[in-house]
Amino acid sequence: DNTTPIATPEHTVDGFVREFLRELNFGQGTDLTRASVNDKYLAMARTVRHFLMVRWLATLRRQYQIQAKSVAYLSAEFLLGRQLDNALLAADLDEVVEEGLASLGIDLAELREAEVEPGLGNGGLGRLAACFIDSLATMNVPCIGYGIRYEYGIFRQTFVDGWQVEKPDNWLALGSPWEFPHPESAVTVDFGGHTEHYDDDGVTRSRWVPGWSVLGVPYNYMVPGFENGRVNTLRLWSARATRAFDLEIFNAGDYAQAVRAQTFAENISKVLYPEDSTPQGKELRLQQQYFFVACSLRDFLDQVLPSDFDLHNLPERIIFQLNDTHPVIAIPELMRILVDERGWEWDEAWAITQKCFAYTCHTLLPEALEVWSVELLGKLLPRHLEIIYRINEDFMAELREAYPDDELRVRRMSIIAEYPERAVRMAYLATVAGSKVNGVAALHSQLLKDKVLHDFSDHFPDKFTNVTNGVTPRRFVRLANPGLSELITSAIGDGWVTDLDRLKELEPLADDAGFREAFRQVKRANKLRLVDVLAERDGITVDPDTMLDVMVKRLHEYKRQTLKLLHVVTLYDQVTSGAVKIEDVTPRTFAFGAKAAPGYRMAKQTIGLINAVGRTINTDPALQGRLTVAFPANYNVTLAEKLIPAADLSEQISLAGKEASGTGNMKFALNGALTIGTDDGANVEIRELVGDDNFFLFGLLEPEVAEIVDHGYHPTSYYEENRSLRHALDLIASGAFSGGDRATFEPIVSNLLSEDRFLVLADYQAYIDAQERVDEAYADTEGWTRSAVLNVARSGFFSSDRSMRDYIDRIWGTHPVLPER
Ligand code: DL6
Repeated sequence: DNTTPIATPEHTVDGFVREFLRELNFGQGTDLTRASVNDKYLAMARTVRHFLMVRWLATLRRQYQIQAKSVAYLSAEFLLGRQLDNALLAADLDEVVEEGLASLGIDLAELREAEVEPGLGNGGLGRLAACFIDSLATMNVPCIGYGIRYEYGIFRQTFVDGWQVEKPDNWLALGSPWEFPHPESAVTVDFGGHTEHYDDDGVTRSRWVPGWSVLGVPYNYMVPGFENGRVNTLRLWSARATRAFDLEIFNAGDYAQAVRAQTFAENISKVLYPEDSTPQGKELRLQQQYFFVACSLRDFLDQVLPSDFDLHNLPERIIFQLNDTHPVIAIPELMRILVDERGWEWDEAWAITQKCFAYTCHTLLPEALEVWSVELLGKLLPRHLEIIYRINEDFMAELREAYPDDELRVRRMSIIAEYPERAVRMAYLATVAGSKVNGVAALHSQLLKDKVLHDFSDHFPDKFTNVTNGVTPRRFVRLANPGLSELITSAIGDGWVTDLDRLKELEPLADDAGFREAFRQVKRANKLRLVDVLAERDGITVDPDTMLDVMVKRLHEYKRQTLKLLHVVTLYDQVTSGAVKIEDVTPRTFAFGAKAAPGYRMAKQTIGLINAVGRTINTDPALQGRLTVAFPANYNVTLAEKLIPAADLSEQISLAGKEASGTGNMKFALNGALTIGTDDGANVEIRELVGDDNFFLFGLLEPEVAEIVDHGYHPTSYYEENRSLRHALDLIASGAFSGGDRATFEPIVSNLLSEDRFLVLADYQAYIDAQERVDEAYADTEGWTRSAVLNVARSGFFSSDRSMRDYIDRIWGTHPVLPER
């Protein structure tokens, strides 16, 4: 077949070694005697790519031939994690590579550590995107992921005196062997300027006269399916200056200005905004959003589709899934292309556009719903603003007809907000234009319908649906937890890796003492592995014989790391005051991992407080090492893969009605941790599935929260009425953790006592009581293990493969395409 001029290297140790040495010599320009660890890592990574290349090219060729309907997953974030192990697994190469390297005296484990993970996301939303593209590749569904190749990903967190200090994440510095740049396929993206309206044979038409442009250079990444011969593509865009741009200035003789122009253009993909949950209305952010969707639409329409494709058939060929509101500007962009560039009638373009987009909402926090001021949008994308106005005009007319006597409602639903400034509500635009709108867990989707987007769900009842999030079992069980994977496979075979429901077959083994013992051994081995990682990485000492109680997630008030901290402080207070004997305390290690948005003051204070409490507790001889706080800096995917499999207890304690879903919660349950959690997000479904007896539920329910808030919440009354809460807060306020300085953590205490927006004090006692139930349950080793096994056995639902099936059935209508035989 001359369209595939290459052959996959021989899938043997010798085959690998030959190819690896060739890469080391010809690719890295070095040899074994002189190669650095980085040389070897890069050569190995490129060698592994060779083993996937034939599959990738075959996937692309087949897709071009049959033009099956595809998913274009538009996401400003893809939090991929390290690539090497995933590629080895997909290509079934791990043993070959390990053996091959060993034959050359190279330790695979050492090369693994040379990989810097691409942190191109903030947290759950970006990681979800990475899980989804993994599942689609594994399920043979045609998909292309589109996003931004940030030169700097999420900052590297360091602690200085316990306070977070951000350092740039220069992930590309030592080479990036997993990407394929294609500068020759760069596309032009315009910004600014003005619009013109002109007469075209009696029809008034519009055009955009842009003020400036940049180039988008695509970088392709392989997204290999698990041992199925398919490799999908992730295409991330990097911004460059256009030649015209700098030539013009260069010819004018201003060299310095030409270089500045380059910097200006490249700034667009320079850095990931480190905010999650509270978008900043920054111009550069809007530039990023438009940049990547404009590149992606151009790419899809002009490069991916055949040149003679009739765009009237677009909905049969593509669905653009909008991962939150970040890519929503793609909607007016497609309208602009169809109406202005292709000369379609408005209604014709609108009918097609509506069928090509679907929108996933990932939040319940009103402040997280993106809006763009009309002023900024008009300056940067004047034609898009006109198009949005027109969409809104038509929508308002439709509403006025539907609700002739309810002008208030019509205004409430306007895509354009009037207060506090004129601004475009991106979630409303996505809801009006999208064919479907989904939330990410059952409760979240219900609350979207009942509250956040209630007017819309009432008006478009068929648009709203739920798809509960999921996580990829390849990365988060098979790779992260090899011990558990082997145990599962020895019990039920290996089919579970692509059919996670099969974990159900483990249920009877929860009652098998031998299996439980083996399960505990796996957990212990995972703890020992973590002990080594934390010692090496952070100089933190952890006792593997303590309960590992873990809270890892972004630092945000609604997630309530302070509630966890109040529990820790309460235990400390009880022991140091003599109220409880240290021998009666369950030995626990409280592990935290959390980054705070650099501008989020209260979150950064909380980080300081966790570290301060940790310092005090970890050095207090009265606690005899029975209580330990471990807060490794720079929590990321790589650390998650070590922490989660070792955990006993998973902390999922957001205020009910605030966490859209959570996905960490799923990873913990699948790895045999028990959850202590509120009735929030996907916790609800986890508890339903694993059973009440195997989940520590506590706290206010969402309707109770709503009622308390409606009637006026008074945190001080909880403080006054609850002695141990008072003691804990007083202890923090007294400066006990800040060298006697009362001012250091005063903002946290006073915020809890005056506002406490997320009802930490209201849930405190319920949480402490639930933690006592945890201690009791943990004391019964066999009972605890039984619950842990049942958590694994009953969590198969949380595979992202299942999420993908739900998207396909409820939203996309795409079909798998099996590889050519
Ligand atoms: O859906 C993925 C993930 C959820 O699991 C989290 O519950 C949710 O907080 C997160 N959402 C965001 C919000 N960003 N915005 N807007 O990151 O999505």
